[in-house]
Amino acid sequence: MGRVTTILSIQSSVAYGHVGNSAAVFPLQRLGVEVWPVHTVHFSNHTGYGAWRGPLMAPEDVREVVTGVQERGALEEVDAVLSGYQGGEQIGEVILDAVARTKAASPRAIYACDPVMGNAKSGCFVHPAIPVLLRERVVPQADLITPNQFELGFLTETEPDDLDSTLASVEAARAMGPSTVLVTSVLRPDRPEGTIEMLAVHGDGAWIVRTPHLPLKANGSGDVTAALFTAHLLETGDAGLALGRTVSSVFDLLQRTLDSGRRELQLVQSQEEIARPRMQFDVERL
Ligand code: PXL
Repeated sequence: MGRVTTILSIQSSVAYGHVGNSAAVFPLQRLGVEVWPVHTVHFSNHTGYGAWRGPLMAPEDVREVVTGVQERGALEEVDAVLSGYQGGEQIGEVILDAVARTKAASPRAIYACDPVMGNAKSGCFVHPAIPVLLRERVVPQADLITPNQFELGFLTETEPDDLDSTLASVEAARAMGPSTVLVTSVLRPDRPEGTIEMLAVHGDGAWIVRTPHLPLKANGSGDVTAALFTAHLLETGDAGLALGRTVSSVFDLLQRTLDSGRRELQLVQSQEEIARPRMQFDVERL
């Protein structure tokens, strides 16, 4: 067998339910990706419940875990560092240090950053220092970012709205560093009612795909989206194909979660749709 795509994933872990690494690791493994989770928190459940227990990892402890992986000589095998929600400012610095060490050991490695800040409905839900840290320090080091339309606006100090202004904001984001941008939750004013879109820009190409907008707000769906797009892009090098596969799997996951009447992502139950995306939506090249 050839080398297996390998991802160092620095994210939250929860015992109950699926966000952060607890949302990303299983889908990546089901795709045949080797994934090494480094946990930044170990909570009982996601914070959307309003109550949770368990520790935030001390930044030095997160750094230690990365150092241990490095001491095994393993960073050389990494194709991507993936990060999501950053609990505190110091975790951001630890992630940047892990990215620098990984790139030194594995020059092909990319840094895939999901710049989690909030969304159009809830506004910003992270510590106020985080968006500024992401904009000024973290995103400039990233190769791939996966903001929603709201986060894209904050990062670029623009107000993406229709397709043209969203594409202009993506170019502003690419001018900051990342060569690839996946914009989730694109809600342009002229969309057909009850739909939502996702947009990917990579190299000199841009692709968009539209799906029904399901009446569901599932914590962790952005984490699954970022993980799947990163893996499919690494595997194929084709952002249009990666977008089609990601949207196919995430839509089926959300539909199954909605149908279940449960609050947590039905990730295990959706593993077939993750391993073999149905490709039920047409991806349009812009
Ligand atoms: O999905 C991002 C996320 C990450 N980590 C923790 C969370 C959430 C979302 O709820 O609670 C701890």
